[in-house]
Amino acid sequence: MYKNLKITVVIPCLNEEQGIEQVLRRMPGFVDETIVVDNASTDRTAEIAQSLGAIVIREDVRGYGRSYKKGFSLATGDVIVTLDGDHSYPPDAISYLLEAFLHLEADFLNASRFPVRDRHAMSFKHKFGNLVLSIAMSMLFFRWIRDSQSGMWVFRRAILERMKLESDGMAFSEEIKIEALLHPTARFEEISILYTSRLGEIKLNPWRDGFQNLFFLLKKRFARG
Ligand SMILES: Nc1nc2c(ncn2[C@@H]2O[C@H](COP(=O)(O)OP(=O)(O)O)[C@@H](O)[C@H]2O)c(=O)[nH]1
Ligand SMILES: [Mg+2]
Repeated sequence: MYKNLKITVVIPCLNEEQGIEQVLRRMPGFVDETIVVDNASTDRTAEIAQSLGAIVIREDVRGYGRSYKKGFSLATGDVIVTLDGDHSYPPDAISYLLEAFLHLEADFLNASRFPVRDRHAMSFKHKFGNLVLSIAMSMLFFRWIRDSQSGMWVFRRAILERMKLESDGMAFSEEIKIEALLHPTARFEEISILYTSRLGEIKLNPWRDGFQNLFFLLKKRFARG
């Protein structure tokens, strides 16, 4: 519990045996429920997560968005916090984010990875791709978003009810932010966190995922009218 709110952390994992161990070891004690969605990993991700006290659920079909949707459907907290299983987002920042979430009276708080302070955390190509995607989203949805691709969010579980989350892939990250922005009553806020280099192998395919996410943005904007 954090100030009378039940906190659920949801972590999607595809072969993150190295990262998930560090993430779970650093999970703050006030977190009530940690759900690891094992996306058909072929390494020891599930065993390790289970041994460290997480609720492990398996999603056999690969996909970042698909994993999140499954995790959210089982979450029982008032507030859901997300992060990657690769130890690139700091679990120590959860209390800081919750404080900001409450102080700003937000319903959806996006943790921006920018400015990146750790030289090894993100390549120039990745920074550039992220900037292009964030500018595109900001222009299409009339609101400045510094990090449309961040995987760390804090939100009230109740707002999921009125969100239309269709993406099963990497575009899920921008989609949930768009749905929060367009939500009739939810307040969207964004603050910076310290992002560091991941453990284990990167699962993102920069060109494929980058273009798919850009295309998804356009579809989401213009299909809505
Ligand atoms: N790309 C990808 N990531 C997945 C999938 N299922 C779960 N994940 C997890 O989603 C997170 C994001 O992937 P990552 O490679 O860190 O991408 P990045 O943080 O955008 O560079 C990691 O914790 C992955 O283990 C999947 O099918 N595809
Ligand atoms: Mg990552």
